[in-house]
Amino acid sequence: MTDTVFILNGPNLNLLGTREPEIYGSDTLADIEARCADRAAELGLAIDFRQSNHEGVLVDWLHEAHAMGAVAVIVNPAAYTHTSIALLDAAKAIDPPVIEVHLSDPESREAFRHESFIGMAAMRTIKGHGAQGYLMALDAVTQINR
Ligand code: CA2
Repeated sequence: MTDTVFILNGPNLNLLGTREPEIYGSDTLADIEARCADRAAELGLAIDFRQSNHEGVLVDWLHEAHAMGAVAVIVNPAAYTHTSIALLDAAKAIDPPVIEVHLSDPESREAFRHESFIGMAAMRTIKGHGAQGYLMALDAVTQINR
């Protein structure tokens, strides 16, 4: 069966492409999903691409990725990056490696964006490459020994 990568997106990313293009680019989340689907097909991977504005739903999806035997989770937790110990604990509790992605580089922005909790459990963090960062994360999945 084709290896599946969960790609999870946090709060407000459903509105991507509507404002602040100088920070986040002009792609919508649907555009990013389509680009991920194309790259995954090239790499022989399947993707399960989701977005939620709710912390607990994202925790549940990390658990689901584990239960479903996903080969990896790519996650942009958006603002929960900087607040959520629940997402950190979930990332530590599951087998699939977690790759953290950010469109912008939070460390070059306001001080409150400098800390990433989930980053403490991520095997890799890709930031500041816009939508391309999601494709870089998919490429990184193929480097994982499994
Ligand atoms: O750079 C990233 O990918 C972030 O995860 C995006 C989050 C921000 O809180 C993180 O510090 C860095 C914000 C997502 C907001 O999404 C948008 C909604 C509407 C228009 C533009 C972006």
